[in-house]
Amino acid sequence: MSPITAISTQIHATYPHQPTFLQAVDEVLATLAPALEANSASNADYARVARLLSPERVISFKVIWSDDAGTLQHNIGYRIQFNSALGPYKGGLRFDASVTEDILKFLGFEQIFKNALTGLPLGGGKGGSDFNPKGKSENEIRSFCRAFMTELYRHIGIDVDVPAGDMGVGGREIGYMMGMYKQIVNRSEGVMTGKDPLIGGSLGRTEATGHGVVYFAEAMLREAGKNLVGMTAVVSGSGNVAEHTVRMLIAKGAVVLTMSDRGGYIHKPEGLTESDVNAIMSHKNTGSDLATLTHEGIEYRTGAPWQTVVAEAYFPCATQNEISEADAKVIANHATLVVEGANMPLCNEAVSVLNAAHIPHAPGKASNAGGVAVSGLEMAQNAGHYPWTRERVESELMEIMERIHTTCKEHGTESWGIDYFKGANIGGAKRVLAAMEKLGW
Ligand code: NDP
Ligand code: 2IT
Repeated sequence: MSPITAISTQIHATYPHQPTFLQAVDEVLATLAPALEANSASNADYARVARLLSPERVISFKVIWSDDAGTLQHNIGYRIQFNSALGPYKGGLRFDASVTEDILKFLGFEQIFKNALTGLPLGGGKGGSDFNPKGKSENEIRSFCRAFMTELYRHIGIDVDVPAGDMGVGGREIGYMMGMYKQIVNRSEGVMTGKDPLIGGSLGRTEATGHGVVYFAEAMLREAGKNLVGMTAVVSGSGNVAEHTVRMLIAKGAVVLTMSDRGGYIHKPEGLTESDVNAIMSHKNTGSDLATLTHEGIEYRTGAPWQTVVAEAYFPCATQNEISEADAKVIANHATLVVEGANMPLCNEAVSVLNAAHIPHAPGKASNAGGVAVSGLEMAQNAGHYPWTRERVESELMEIMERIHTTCKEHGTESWGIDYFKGANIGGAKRVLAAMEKLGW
């Protein structure tokens, strides 16, 4: 049995109840194995890879909060402090009914590689709760956020662990959690990122993930002498990442055909305009579903999924495992490019299909790293007590996305083109494993 097969067998035997985490681990080990063999890795190197799969700390706690009827409710809160070799644990908080330890371990594991790729001094972590924000009042959201922080505050700190947003957690929730943190510790410090600029946030953080996705897509297309002008694009999701991916795609001249939510998707064959996106987002910001949007030229579909819409570029920006093997086989017939805005929206079989078809496809840990990168810049601004201009933030973001592309190319170049999954895994792992070695881990 090869050392990587032994590591894989062991982790599968230990966590059979965490299939999403195992999926993320399998994807990484599949690309690391040949690289380790080619470099005649030692037993100590393999042991370090095995150690990388183990979170440094898994914290879970009970969150008790009061609903609008005055009834006490409770949820589970988590923080997975996965790896701190490169810096403080860094990663978002997800509030969604689907949150489990399995989901947060997969997200925390991916975050280690993503944060390493940014080149910034950031470790990897993730957290959240199975609290479902859908249909909750403003008061209930605030009550939950404050209760969540009364438990989380003791585990975080500017040089310990710096959470941010993710699904179900945006600027409003970050603000409420920061407010509680400040009240508890009596210190004005940037312990979370994604804050409103008025309370210490970085300009450009809200847009950063989506903008970074598009900058990365441009770098990928440049390899083939192409660009986004006139290119048809399918985008999934209608949250933070999807919105700013779509806005930047439109600004770059792409023809964006779709956006989606949990119920279905909207379709506009001539391409969404900026004013369409304004209407879509104001509708969503009232808590409404896309199904009830009435806007000229936009059709809502529930029958065939968005994955069947024909386009040249695909930007899955909603959630994990959105693109199955069967979807990928159809997409492979016409796609030029697949760029993950969400974390792990392609299942591992879909990745293999696109690899075999030699279609450039980027993993979220590379292409959606712009969000956490600007979070890192927000930490720098907070530490320096000095806010940067939007232009400075955006230009550093562009530089970081270019650097990540270069790293992927350096480690992922194959005879047929760039294997971005391989390049991102090896580029990210190299940095983290070297840091662990220096720390005596
Ligand atoms: P939001 O909560 O703002 O939006 C999530 C979107 O995904 C919504 O449109 C939501 O639908 C849709 N969605 C969620 N679950 C499902 C599901 N099971 N089936 C279909 N659609 C679903 O989250 P973000 O935009 O912040 O995050 C989206 C993805 O990007 C996640 O994978 C996240 O981890 C990742 N990401 C986020 C970053 C950030 O900075 N926010 C940074 C890097 C990655 P509905 O509108 O119906 O709720
Ligand atoms: O998945 C992610 O990279 C995020 N949700 C952003 C994390 C961060 O710390 O900004």
